[in-house]
Amino acid sequence: AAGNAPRVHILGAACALGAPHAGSAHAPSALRSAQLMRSLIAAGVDAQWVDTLHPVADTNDAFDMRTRLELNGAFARTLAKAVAALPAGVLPFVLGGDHAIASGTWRGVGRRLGHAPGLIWIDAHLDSHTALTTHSGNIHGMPLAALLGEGDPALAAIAGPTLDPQRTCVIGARAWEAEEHALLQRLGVRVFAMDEVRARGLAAVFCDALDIVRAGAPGFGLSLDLDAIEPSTLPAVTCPEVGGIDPAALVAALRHLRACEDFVALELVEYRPDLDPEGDSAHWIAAFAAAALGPRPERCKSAMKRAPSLCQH
Ligand code: HAR
Ligand code: MN
Ligand code: MN
Ligand code: MN
Repeated sequence: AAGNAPRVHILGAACALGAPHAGSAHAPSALRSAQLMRSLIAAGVDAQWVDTLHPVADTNDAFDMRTRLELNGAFARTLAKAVAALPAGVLPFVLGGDHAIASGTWRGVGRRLGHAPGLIWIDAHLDSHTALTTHSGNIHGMPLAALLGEGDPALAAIAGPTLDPQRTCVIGARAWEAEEHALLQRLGVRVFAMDEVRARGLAAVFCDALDIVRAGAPGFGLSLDLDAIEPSTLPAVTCPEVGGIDPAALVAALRHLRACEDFVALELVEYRPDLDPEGDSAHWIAAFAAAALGPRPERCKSAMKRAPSLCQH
């Protein structure tokens, strides 16, 4: 691998206890045996699969809200601990699982940094309900609120820093309920909804997002919910929503991360291999990971040290 490529440590999070379907629990094993590893190696990424974590239960069907909160919280605590325990200097790549796992991932990343990471949350949804506002009862509709310190302590009080709303933003949202939108507005989280992405282009929005999450403190990450992508090209997700992000434009945007020395962690969630018999969605997932994690372009490095965001060059 190229000397300037980050060392990537992959953690599988084989948990779908936050979702209405168990399919995403099989994403880590499916992706490990599909194009993902090949594509990372071909891109010159120094990647190592460290472990795959499993929850204590297989599906959430039979559980009431209290039990769901406790089971998802227990998995998130285990994941946070595993992320925090990775060696210094490696870049954690957490592969879900449904998006509820994020309530653990980013606490663990914060423990590594010693403070809250900036966070770009790419998603068709806002994932900012609490147990008191949810319409569906699904925990994967709550992790961003929990990371911001809102909602039931089972999810919101996991060890590690709470996100700073001023250094958090959402890209690609197009399906939400009023209560979760109101929460993000009250906290001051910037939401680049899909209408704005369409009007301005993903590249412009992504550059604004980088400026938000990189301000004030070093270290930011990206949580990529695959349902953000247009489902006619990436259909294998639990909750598809029409009118999403063009996957080729996302690959181009993710390449910006390579020039960011303060990009510290990647998370990818909500893939359902049972809906992907031909591997078309897996192909795009491999492209996203390679784009985000490939070696840094040498010529951009010095420019990055001067500029707060590579989008200004
Ligand atoms: N807002 C809806 C709910 O709370 C949909 C949440 C869907 N979440 C995910 N992850 N698929 O983004 O149920
Ligand atoms: Mn999500
Ligand atoms: Mn989503
Ligand atoms: Mn640029």
